[in-house]
Amino acid sequence: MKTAAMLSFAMGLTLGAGALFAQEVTLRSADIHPDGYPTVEAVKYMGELVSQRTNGRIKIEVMNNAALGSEKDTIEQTRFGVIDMNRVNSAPFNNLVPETVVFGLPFLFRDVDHMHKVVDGPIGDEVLAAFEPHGLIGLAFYDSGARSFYTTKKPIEKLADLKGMKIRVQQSDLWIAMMEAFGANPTPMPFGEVYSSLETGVVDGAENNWPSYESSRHFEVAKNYTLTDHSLTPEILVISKMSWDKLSPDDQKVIRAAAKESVGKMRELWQAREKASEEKVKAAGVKIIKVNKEEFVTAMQPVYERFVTDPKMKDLVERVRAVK
Ligand code: BDP
Repeated sequence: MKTAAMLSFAMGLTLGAGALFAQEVTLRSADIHPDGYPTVEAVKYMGELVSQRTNGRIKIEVMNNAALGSEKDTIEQTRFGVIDMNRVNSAPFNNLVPETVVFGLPFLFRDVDHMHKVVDGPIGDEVLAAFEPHGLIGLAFYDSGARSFYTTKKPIEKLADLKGMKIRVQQSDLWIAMMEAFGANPTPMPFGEVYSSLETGVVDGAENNWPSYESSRHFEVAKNYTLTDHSLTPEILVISKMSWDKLSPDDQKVIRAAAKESVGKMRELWQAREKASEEKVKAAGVKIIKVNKEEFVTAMQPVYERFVTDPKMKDLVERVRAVK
Protein backbone atom coordinates (compact mmCIF):
# COMPACT_ATOMS: atom_id res chain seq x y z
CA MET A 1 0.00 0.00 0.00
CA LYS A 2 2.67 2.33 1.12
CA THR A 3 4.65 1.71 -2.04
CA ALA A 4 1.62 2.16 -4.30
CA ALA A 5 0.75 5.40 -2.61
CA MET A 6 4.31 6.59 -2.97
CA LEU A 7 4.34 5.54 -6.58
CA SER A 8 1.16 7.38 -7.41
CA PHE A 9 2.51 10.43 -5.57
CA ALA A 10 5.71 10.27 -7.61
CA MET A 11 3.69 9.84 -10.82
CA GLY A 12 1.61 12.82 -9.88
CA LEU A 13 4.78 14.85 -9.50
CA THR A 14 6.10 13.75 -12.88
CA LEU A 15 2.80 14.46 -14.60
CA GLY A 16 2.62 17.76 -12.78
CA ALA A 17 6.07 18.75 -13.97
CA GLY A 18 5.21 17.63 -17.51
CA ALA A 19 2.03 19.66 -17.44
CA LEU A 20 4.01 22.64 -16.22
CA PHE A 21 6.48 22.42 -19.10
CA ALA A 22 3.65 22.00 -21.58
CA GLN A 23 1.99 25.20 -20.38
CA GLU A 24 1.29 27.92 -22.89
CA VAL A 25 3.66 30.86 -22.58
CA THR A 26 3.64 34.27 -24.16
CA LEU A 27 7.03 35.92 -23.94
CA ARG A 28 6.78 39.70 -23.99
CA SER A 29 9.66 41.30 -25.88
CA ALA A 30 10.50 45.01 -25.63
CA ASP A 31 11.70 47.28 -28.44
CA ILE A 32 11.80 51.06 -28.69
CA HIS A 33 11.35 50.98 -32.48
CA PRO A 34 8.01 51.06 -34.34
CA ASP A 35 6.34 48.37 -36.41
CA GLY A 36 8.15 47.77 -39.68
CA TYR A 37 11.58 48.56 -38.20
CA PRO A 38 13.95 45.62 -38.92
CA THR A 39 14.60 44.77 -35.25
CA VAL A 40 10.87 44.57 -34.50
CA GLU A 41 10.16 42.49 -37.60
CA ALA A 42 13.06 40.13 -36.88
CA VAL A 43 11.77 39.33 -33.39
CA LYS A 44 8.26 38.81 -34.81
CA TYR A 45 9.77 36.39 -37.32
CA MET A 46 11.55 34.58 -34.51
CA GLY A 47 8.18 34.36 -32.74
CA GLU A 48 6.63 32.69 -35.81
CA LEU A 49 9.39 30.07 -35.84
CA VAL A 50 8.99 29.40 -32.12
CA SER A 51 5.23 29.14 -32.39
CA GLN A 52 5.44 26.70 -35.34
CA ARG A 53 7.98 24.52 -33.58
CA THR A 54 6.04 24.33 -30.32
CA ASN A 55 2.60 23.88 -31.93
CA GLY A 56 1.56 27.29 -30.74
CA ARG A 57 2.54 26.61 -27.13
CA ILE A 58 5.14 29.38 -26.96
CA LYS A 59 4.47 32.77 -28.47
CA ILE A 60 6.46 35.98 -28.59
CA GLU A 61 4.65 39.28 -28.37
CA VAL A 62 6.70 42.31 -29.42
CA MET A 63 5.83 45.37 -27.36
CA ASN A 64 7.26 48.04 -29.65
CA ASN A 65 7.45 51.83 -29.74
CA ALA A 66 8.96 51.95 -26.25
CA ALA A 67 5.59 50.82 -24.82
CA LEU A 68 7.49 49.26 -21.88
CA GLY A 69 9.89 52.18 -21.36
CA SER A 70 13.32 53.41 -22.37
CA GLU A 71 16.10 50.91 -23.03
CA LYS A 72 17.86 51.45 -19.71
CA ASP A 73 14.61 50.91 -17.79
CA THR A 74 13.57 47.86 -19.77
CA ILE A 75 17.00 46.27 -19.23
CA GLU A 76 16.42 46.40 -15.47
CA GLN A 77 12.90 45.03 -15.85
CA THR A 78 14.21 42.20 -18.00
CA ARG A 79 16.84 41.30 -15.41
CA PHE A 80 14.10 40.98 -12.83
CA GLY A 81 11.75 38.99 -15.04
CA VAL A 82 9.08 41.69 -15.41
CA ILE A 83 9.80 41.69 -19.15
CA ASP A 84 10.78 38.38 -20.77
CA MET A 85 12.80 39.48 -23.78
CA ASN A 86 14.47 42.66 -24.95
CA ARG A 87 16.07 43.94 -28.11
CA VAL A 88 18.39 46.77 -27.22
CA ASN A 89 21.46 48.42 -28.69
CA SER A 90 24.72 47.19 -27.14
CA ALA A 91 25.52 50.65 -25.69
CA PRO A 92 23.06 50.62 -22.76
CA PHE A 93 24.52 47.23 -21.77
CA ASN A 94 28.09 48.56 -21.65
CA ASN A 95 28.18 49.48 -17.96
CA LEU A 96 26.43 46.27 -16.86
CA VAL A 97 28.23 43.77 -19.12
CA PRO A 98 31.74 45.17 -19.77
CA GLU A 99 32.42 42.58 -22.50
CA THR A 100 29.91 44.41 -24.73
CA VAL A 101 32.20 47.47 -24.81
CA VAL A 102 34.44 45.81 -27.34
CA PHE A 103 31.82 45.91 -30.12
CA GLY A 104 31.15 49.62 -29.59
CA LEU A 105 34.80 50.70 -29.75
CA PRO A 106 35.12 53.39 -32.42
CA PHE A 107 36.45 52.31 -35.81
CA LEU A 108 37.30 48.82 -34.50
CA PHE A 109 35.44 46.90 -37.19
CA ARG A 110 36.92 47.37 -40.66
CA ASP A 111 33.53 46.99 -42.31
CA VAL A 112 30.17 45.21 -41.96
CA ASP A 113 31.62 41.96 -43.25
CA HIS A 114 34.27 42.00 -40.51
CA MET A 115 31.61 42.73 -37.87
CA HIS A 116 29.48 39.82 -39.14
CA LYS A 117 32.42 37.41 -38.98
CA VAL A 118 33.21 38.45 -35.41
CA VAL A 119 29.67 38.34 -34.01
CA ASP A 120 28.88 35.09 -35.85
CA GLY A 121 32.00 33.40 -34.49
CA PRO A 122 33.40 32.35 -31.09
CA ILE A 123 33.96 35.96 -29.95
CA GLY A 124 30.26 36.67 -30.48
CA ASP A 125 29.33 33.58 -28.42
CA GLU A 126 31.74 34.64 -25.69
CA VAL A 127 30.12 38.09 -25.42
CA LEU A 128 26.61 36.56 -25.41
CA ALA A 129 27.68 34.19 -22.61
CA ALA A 130 28.90 37.15 -20.53
CA PHE A 131 25.28 38.23 -19.91
CA GLU A 132 24.36 35.27 -17.72
CA PRO A 133 25.86 36.44 -14.40
CA HIS A 134 23.79 39.62 -14.83
CA GLY A 135 20.42 37.88 -14.98
CA LEU A 136 20.19 37.78 -18.77
CA ILE A 137 20.77 35.21 -21.49
CA GLY A 138 22.30 36.65 -24.67
CA LEU A 139 20.53 35.22 -27.73
CA ALA A 140 21.70 37.04 -30.85
CA PHE A 141 23.33 40.08 -32.43
CA TYR A 142 21.43 42.11 -34.99
CA ASP A 143 22.88 44.62 -37.46
CA SER A 144 22.75 48.30 -36.67
CA GLY A 145 24.77 49.71 -39.56
CA ALA A 146 27.24 52.53 -39.03
CA ARG A 147 26.51 55.48 -36.77
CA SER A 148 27.22 59.01 -37.97
CA PHE A 149 26.62 62.52 -36.60
CA TYR A 150 23.75 64.84 -37.40
CA THR A 151 23.37 68.44 -36.32
CA THR A 152 20.68 71.09 -36.30
CA LYS A 153 22.60 74.26 -37.16
CA LYS A 154 26.31 73.99 -37.82
CA PRO A 155 27.28 71.10 -40.08
CA ILE A 156 30.28 69.01 -38.99
CA GLU A 157 32.83 69.18 -41.79
CA LYS A 158 35.95 68.48 -39.79
CA LEU A 159 36.84 67.25 -36.29
CA ALA A 160 37.29 70.79 -34.95
CA ASP A 161 33.62 71.55 -35.71
CA LEU A 162 32.58 69.19 -32.90
CA LYS A 163 34.42 71.31 -30.31
CA GLY A 164 31.97 72.21 -27.54
CA MET A 165 28.89 70.98 -29.43
CA LYS A 166 26.24 69.40 -27.23
CA ILE A 167 25.78 65.92 -28.64
CA ARG A 168 23.22 63.42 -27.36
CA VAL A 169 24.67 60.00 -26.61
CA GLN A 170 23.34 56.69 -25.38
CA GLN A 171 23.59 56.05 -21.65
CA SER A 172 27.02 54.41 -21.57
CA ASP A 173 30.40 55.49 -20.16
CA LEU A 174 32.08 54.35 -23.36
CA TRP A 175 29.87 56.61 -25.45
CA ILE A 176 30.34 59.57 -23.13
CA ALA A 177 34.12 59.13 -23.34
CA MET A 178 33.94 58.85 -27.12
CA MET A 179 32.11 62.16 -27.45
CA GLU A 180 34.58 63.85 -25.10
CA ALA A 181 37.46 62.53 -27.20
CA PHE A 182 35.79 63.97 -30.32
CA GLY A 183 35.83 67.32 -28.47
CA ALA A 184 32.05 67.43 -27.98
CA ASN A 185 29.98 67.96 -24.86
CA PRO A 186 28.16 64.64 -24.32
CA THR A 187 24.53 64.70 -23.20
CA PRO A 188 23.29 61.19 -22.32
CA MET A 189 19.54 60.66 -22.64
CA PRO A 190 17.04 58.02 -23.80
CA PHE A 191 16.24 57.83 -27.51
CA GLY A 192 12.66 58.99 -27.00
CA GLU A 193 13.79 62.40 -25.74
CA VAL A 194 16.09 63.19 -28.64
CA TYR A 195 13.58 64.71 -31.08
CA SER A 196 12.38 67.41 -28.71
CA SER A 197 15.91 68.02 -27.42
CA LEU A 198 17.08 68.71 -30.97
CA GLU A 199 14.03 70.86 -31.65
CA THR A 200 14.39 73.00 -28.54
CA GLY A 201 18.17 73.29 -28.67
CA VAL A 202 18.88 71.22 -25.55
CA VAL A 203 21.39 69.48 -27.82
CA ASP A 204 23.04 70.60 -31.07
CA GLY A 205 23.11 67.13 -32.53
CA ALA A 206 23.09 63.38 -32.09
CA GLU A 207 24.40 60.36 -33.95
CA ASN A 208 22.78 57.27 -35.39
CA ASN A 209 22.41 55.00 -38.41
CA TRP A 210 20.23 55.83 -41.46
CA PRO A 211 17.13 53.87 -40.36
CA SER A 212 16.98 55.37 -36.85
CA TYR A 213 17.72 58.89 -38.14
CA GLU A 214 14.83 58.46 -40.55
CA SER A 215 12.22 56.54 -38.52
CA SER A 216 12.60 58.85 -35.49
CA ARG A 217 12.14 61.81 -37.86
CA HIS A 218 15.24 63.41 -36.36
CA PHE A 219 16.12 64.36 -39.94
CA GLU A 220 13.32 66.92 -39.88
CA VAL A 221 15.02 68.93 -37.15
CA ALA A 222 18.69 68.04 -37.72
CA LYS A 223 19.32 68.33 -41.43
CA ASN A 224 23.11 67.98 -41.61
CA TYR A 225 24.29 64.36 -41.68
CA THR A 226 28.07 63.85 -41.52
CA LEU A 227 29.39 60.47 -42.63
CA THR A 228 31.85 59.67 -39.84
CA ASP A 229 30.73 56.00 -39.54
CA HIS A 230 32.41 55.99 -36.13
CA SER A 231 30.88 52.78 -34.74
CA LEU A 232 29.24 49.62 -36.03
CA THR A 233 28.01 48.63 -32.59
CA PRO A 234 25.36 45.90 -33.03
CA GLU A 235 21.94 45.39 -31.46
CA ILE A 236 21.57 42.59 -28.91
CA LEU A 237 18.60 40.33 -28.23
CA VAL A 238 18.37 38.93 -24.70
CA ILE A 239 15.94 36.91 -22.61
CA SER A 240 15.51 37.24 -18.87
CA LYS A 241 17.26 34.44 -16.97
CA MET A 242 14.14 34.20 -14.81
CA SER A 243 11.95 33.50 -17.88
CA TRP A 244 14.62 31.20 -19.31
CA ASP A 245 14.81 29.05 -16.21
CA LYS A 246 11.07 28.38 -16.41
CA LEU A 247 11.47 26.80 -19.88
CA SER A 248 12.30 23.14 -20.42
CA PRO A 249 15.72 22.38 -21.96
CA ASP A 250 13.98 21.46 -25.24
CA ASP A 251 12.09 24.73 -25.35
CA GLN A 252 15.31 26.60 -24.58
CA LYS A 253 16.87 24.93 -27.62
CA VAL A 254 13.95 26.04 -29.78
CA ILE A 255 14.31 29.63 -28.57
CA ARG A 256 18.07 29.72 -29.14
CA ALA A 257 17.83 28.27 -32.62
CA ALA A 258 14.99 30.58 -33.67
CA ALA A 259 16.89 33.62 -32.38
CA LYS A 260 19.95 32.63 -34.43
CA GLU A 261 17.79 32.01 -37.49
CA SER A 262 16.18 35.42 -37.20
CA VAL A 263 19.61 37.01 -37.73
CA GLY A 264 19.61 36.20 -41.47
CA LYS A 265 16.12 37.65 -41.82
CA MET A 266 17.21 40.76 -39.93
CA ARG A 267 20.21 41.28 -42.24
CA GLU A 268 17.99 41.13 -45.33
CA LEU A 269 15.52 43.58 -43.85
CA TRP A 270 18.33 45.82 -42.64
CA GLN A 271 20.03 46.17 -46.00
CA ALA A 272 16.78 47.14 -47.67
CA ARG A 273 15.83 49.57 -44.92
CA GLU A 274 19.25 51.28 -44.87
CA LYS A 275 18.89 52.11 -48.56
CA ALA A 276 15.25 53.17 -48.26
CA SER A 277 15.99 55.41 -45.27
CA GLU A 278 18.96 57.02 -46.96
CA GLU A 279 16.87 57.80 -50.02
CA LYS A 280 14.01 59.14 -47.95
CA VAL A 281 16.14 61.60 -45.99
CA LYS A 282 17.99 62.70 -49.12
CA ALA A 283 14.68 63.39 -50.83
CA ALA A 284 13.68 65.45 -47.79
CA GLY A 285 16.65 67.73 -48.44
CA VAL A 286 19.15 66.50 -45.84
CA LYS A 287 22.68 67.75 -46.47
CA ILE A 288 25.14 64.82 -46.57
CA ILE A 289 28.70 65.72 -45.61
CA LYS A 290 31.80 63.64 -46.28
CA VAL A 291 34.82 64.05 -44.03
CA ASN A 292 38.44 63.06 -43.88
CA LYS A 293 38.03 60.18 -41.43
CA GLU A 294 41.68 60.00 -40.41
CA GLU A 295 41.54 62.81 -37.85
CA PHE A 296 38.39 61.28 -36.32
CA VAL A 297 40.13 57.92 -36.01
CA THR A 298 43.25 59.46 -34.42
CA ALA A 299 41.13 61.37 -31.91
CA MET A 300 39.87 58.05 -30.50
CA GLN A 301 43.24 57.09 -28.98
CA PRO A 302 42.23 58.18 -25.42
CA VAL A 303 39.12 55.97 -25.61
CA TYR A 304 41.28 52.91 -26.28
CA GLU A 305 43.70 53.99 -23.53
CA ARG A 306 40.86 54.15 -21.03
CA PHE A 307 38.75 51.14 -22.00
CA VAL A 308 41.28 48.68 -23.36
CA THR A 309 43.47 48.37 -20.30
CA ASP A 310 43.04 45.00 -18.59
CA PRO A 311 44.55 41.88 -20.21
CA LYS A 312 41.12 40.39 -20.95
CA MET A 313 39.96 43.41 -22.93
CA LYS A 314 43.30 43.74 -24.72
CA ASP A 315 43.09 40.13 -25.76
CA LEU A 316 39.50 40.53 -26.94
CA VAL A 317 40.41 43.55 -29.09
CA GLU A 318 43.42 41.76 -30.55
CA ARG A 319 41.31 38.74 -31.42
CA VAL A 320 38.67 40.95 -33.07
CA ARG A 321 41.37 42.63 -35.16
CA ALA A 322 42.83 39.25 -36.14
CA VAL A 323 39.54 38.06 -37.66
CA LYS A 324 40.05 38.26 -41.42
C1 BDP B 1 19.31 52.86 -32.50
C2 BDP B 1 19.17 51.53 -31.81
C3 BDP B 1 18.36 51.69 -30.55
C4 BDP B 1 18.91 52.77 -29.67
C5 BDP B 1 19.09 54.03 -30.45
C6 BDP B 1 19.72 55.13 -29.61
O1 BDP B 1 18.52 50.62 -32.65
O2 BDP B 1 18.32 50.45 -29.89
O3 BDP B 1 18.05 53.04 -28.62
O4 BDP B 1 19.86 53.80 -31.61
O5 BDP B 1 20.56 55.85 -30.11
O6 BDP B 1 20.15 52.71 -33.62
O7 BDP B 1 19.35 55.25 -28.43
